[in-house]
Amino acid sequence: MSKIILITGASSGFGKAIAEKFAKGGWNLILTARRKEKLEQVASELSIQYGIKTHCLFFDVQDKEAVFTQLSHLPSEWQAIDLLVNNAGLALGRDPFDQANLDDWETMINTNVKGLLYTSRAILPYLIKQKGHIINIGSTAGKEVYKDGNVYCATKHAVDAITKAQRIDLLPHQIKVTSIHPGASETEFSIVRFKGDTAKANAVYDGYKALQAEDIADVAWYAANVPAHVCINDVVLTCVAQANSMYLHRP
Ligand code: NDP
Ligand code: 8X3
Repeated sequence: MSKIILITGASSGFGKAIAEKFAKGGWNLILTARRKEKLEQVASELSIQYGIKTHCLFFDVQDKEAVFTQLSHLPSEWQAIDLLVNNAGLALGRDPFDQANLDDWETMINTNVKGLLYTSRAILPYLIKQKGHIINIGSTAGKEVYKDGNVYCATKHAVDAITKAQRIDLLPHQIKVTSIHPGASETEFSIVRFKGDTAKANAVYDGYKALQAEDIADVAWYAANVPAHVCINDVVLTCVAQANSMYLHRP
């Protein structure tokens, strides 16, 4: 029987690449995001190309009621979830602490932290039955704080802490919990961060080859396919031009 993966934020970037990697591997997909048209396009392309089943859900992970309503009552054929990937997230702005926009702070906290918490709790009854696996997408920003990264870095440090807490508290249920912490990766991330300013967004990736979404999908695939007794706890990956959040070499 095919396995089932649920990916939040599957309409672009890492989520979309992870969807493709697992579809190629024969998994059925539950895909979530806010942008209906984009998500439906991802789902229909993958189901045609790889002959797998897809189930799309459209909601904002910040909306607690929507998360629990949509995820707590899945159709019976979609309840045996083997893997949850908490990927939906964003950065908004890159400004000093005394100048950053308070609404941006709240959106990042509500999405990256609360959204991940709500989604995990809503899916947990299914994961417990299935002895499933959670992969949380953190960041190098969750390992070191960088200048003007303040609240984005704080949310990703929270993802790191929540991952560790989940691994401890879910031990009696034998649920694997993994975090993947990528460095700079070329997706829609910087366009969102700089609110549509493509020149600023493109400058982030100028002069070096950043990670690609497929690199993160490869790591997720590896972590999901190790033997049953093995849990990959924590993976940090960067492109070769980057050592950590602070050190980037542009030749
Ligand atoms: P993208 O902007 O390409 O993708 C973000 C995804 O998250 C989209 O599918 C978006 O879908 C979804 N999303 C955002 N906010 C919400 C929300 N409130 N409710 C539901 N879905 C939401 O960026 P990435 O693929 O790069 O980012 C994915 C994750 O990886 C994020 O958590 C990010 O912080 C993290 N990350 C990114 C890095 C990078 O350099 N790119 C490096 C390290 C970590 P939609 O808009 O349709 O709702
Ligand atoms: C995204 C990577 O360095 O822009 O999490 O924070 S970085």
